[in-house]
Amino acid sequence: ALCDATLQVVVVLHTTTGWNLIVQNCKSLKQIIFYFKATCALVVAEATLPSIHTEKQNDFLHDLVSNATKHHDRPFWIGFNDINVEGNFKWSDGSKINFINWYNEVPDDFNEHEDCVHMNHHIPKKWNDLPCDEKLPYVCAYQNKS
Ligand SMILES: [Ca+2]
Ligand SMILES: [Ca+2]
Repeated sequence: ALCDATLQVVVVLHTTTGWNLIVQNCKSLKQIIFYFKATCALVVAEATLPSIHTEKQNDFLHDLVSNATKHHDRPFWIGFNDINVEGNFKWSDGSKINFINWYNEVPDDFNEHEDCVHMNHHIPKKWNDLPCDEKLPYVCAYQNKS
């Protein structure tokens, strides 16, 4: 099954005072689709996988998922991908690229089949490309407008 007890969806809320966290076990969601924008939209309509623009944000997400999953350095999806044009990575929320944190010698598009990016590849906080249909925890982020 796609959804198991160890898999969690972590929702990050950006508020005026900082980031708040809601953790949902995936069993609480009616449908689980891995990776694409629609996945996060199932959690919160306007949510996307997170973009990362500073080392501090990278550290924050790493620590957040470690705490939420109770599993240190488990790989999880971030919003970076080259789904549309091979080799041309973009953030799924459309924001500009001003920070990257690849592991050595990646992205490698292994078997010409890796278009989605996760954190915690061998070394904590380092990124790697993987097939988009891999089952990994992920983070959804959205702006809290209230
Ligand atoms: Ca690729
Ligand atoms: Ca790879």
